[in-house]
Amino acid sequence: MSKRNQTLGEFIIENQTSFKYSSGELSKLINSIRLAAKVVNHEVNKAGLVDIIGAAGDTNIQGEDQQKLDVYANEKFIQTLTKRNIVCGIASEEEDDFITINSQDENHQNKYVVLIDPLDGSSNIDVNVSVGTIFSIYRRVTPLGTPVSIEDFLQKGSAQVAAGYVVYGTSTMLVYTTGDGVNGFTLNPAIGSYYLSHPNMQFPEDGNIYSVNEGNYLDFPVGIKKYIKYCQEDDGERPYTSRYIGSLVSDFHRNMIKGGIYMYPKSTKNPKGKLRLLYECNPMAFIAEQANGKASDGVNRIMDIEPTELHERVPFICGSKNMVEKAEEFVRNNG
Ligand code: AHM
Ligand code: MG
Repeated sequence: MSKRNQTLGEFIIENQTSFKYSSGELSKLINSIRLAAKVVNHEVNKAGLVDIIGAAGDTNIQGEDQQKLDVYANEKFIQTLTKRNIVCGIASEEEDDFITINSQDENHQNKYVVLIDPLDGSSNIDVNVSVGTIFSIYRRVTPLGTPVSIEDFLQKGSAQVAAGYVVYGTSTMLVYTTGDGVNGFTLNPAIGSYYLSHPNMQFPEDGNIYSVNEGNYLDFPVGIKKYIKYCQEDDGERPYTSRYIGSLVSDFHRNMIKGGIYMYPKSTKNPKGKLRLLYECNPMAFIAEQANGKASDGVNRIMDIEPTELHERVPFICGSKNMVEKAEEFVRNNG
């Protein structure tokens, strides 16, 4: 049984056998994500010093080029995941195409692919607002020992074996699921260890927070406009409160704890929505469902969507079950 204050390392070992494909490799994979997240966290926390130590594009005192943090995070996660013999391929929001690992080694048995958004919401860094990392893990579908191919990445969200996020906020937290509930771990920066702080996280079935970029209101479909008006109506339970950080991981994290709905609908400007199915929506949908929440594109369950390309975008509505179902009702009735 998981205990509060258990370290993430202890938790991974203790829960390894409850994972249906248990072979220890997935545990090693989560471990490497935990490690890379610590390194990225360190760098994100220094972001405010950028004017003092040099901005992206400058050369630092050691003669190294300063990098943009999203580029840095991308490199750190890829390096860390590549070094261990677990992953056969990586797709990243920061890369045009997927990366094949160990393609020269015919004996490699690496069976997992990782899809990652290394630093989501990075436009918030300059203003000291929380950002996040999102990851999604699948078993490859092509034969072991061969180079990965696009089918290994274009799997439905329902095939995910694990997914999680790191939120670099007032404290840094790693939240993940392997399909057996959702657990959250808070980093103690003094010691460098993550501790189980939020065991068995659950979305409240109802909530009173709605999160959407209302600057796009005029471009939204009628169903979404009407749902937003519904959120604002006074009926005793409503109006709901509007909270929008513009950083998916942080908005999702708050809504999971307090109860709420996050929406990035399609609009005339973004006819397919903005968020990426593989790097953002599927992993958040897996976490939401494991936490008793719901995720939809307005009509279909996100994790049932058959992906057709790596960087595909979808409308995204996610959060407390009853709130998402209400929004879907408005979309169904009004388009
Ligand atoms: P990014 O992957 O380019 O960082 O974009 C994703 C982010 C989400 O974190 C956030 O919810 C959304 O974009 C905000 O978009 P907008 O500024 O259009 O409201
Ligand atoms: Mg992103």
